Amino acid sequence: MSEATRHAAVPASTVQPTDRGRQGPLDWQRLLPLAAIVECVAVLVVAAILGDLEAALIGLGFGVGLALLRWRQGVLGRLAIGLLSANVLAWMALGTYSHLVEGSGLRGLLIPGLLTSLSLVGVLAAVGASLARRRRRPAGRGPVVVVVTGVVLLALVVAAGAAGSSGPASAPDADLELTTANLRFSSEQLSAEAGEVAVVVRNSDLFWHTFTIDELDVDVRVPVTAERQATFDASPGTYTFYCRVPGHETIMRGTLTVR
Ligand SMILES: [Cu+2]
Repeated sequence: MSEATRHAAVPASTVQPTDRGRQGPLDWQRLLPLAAIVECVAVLVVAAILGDLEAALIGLGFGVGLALLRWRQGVLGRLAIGLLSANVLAWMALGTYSHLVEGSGLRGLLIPGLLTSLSLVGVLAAVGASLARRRRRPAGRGPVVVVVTGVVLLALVVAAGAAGSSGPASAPDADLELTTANLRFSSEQLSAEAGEVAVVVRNSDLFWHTFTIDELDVDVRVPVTAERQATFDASPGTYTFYCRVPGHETIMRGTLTVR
């Protein structure tokens, strides 16, 4: 058997693991690091705009995931990028939905909409890259379909934002105003007159916060770049307000004193 014949006779099953999923015009093993780089940069830019440390840590996490792609056939890298993307997707999809329901304009929708699209591509790329390692099928059109899905989703969100208003009307008559930034309420001591109390909460963090008072049945969810108002009746007393997002409860809390 000549050298050329022997080479041609190599069965497909001996394709090296690094080559699996690389057969399409855009394959999973190329899409995943690309998606992670774009997510990393986008999250870091948003973190810088908002001044949000938690978001900056997520952005750095994508950088670590990218580095891990080069280690031990990238198992941990795919896992890290997939989990981080899923985390961003869960929060940002809810944020996008909330802004859409409120008829927010592009200003409110842009950050959650962009990150929803990018993280969806990230999740699907991580799953695709992992499956491509196990199976020996060519990647086919999967990676291209994933990218197109992300672009179409972003275009739809931008269109909805452009069609929406400039955001929910702000409430100049609110008694109290709170801002959430870096996992803190801007004030931990609030006071109000008994009767109807209106509190406006603005979230400048990337992830959700809530303004919750169990005793008064108050629970307002505030997504990224949003402003929401809680209006409730309160009789004299002291009440604990807090954010009920898991992990935030212990550090994001304060006292409302009603006279
Ligand atoms: Cu919170």
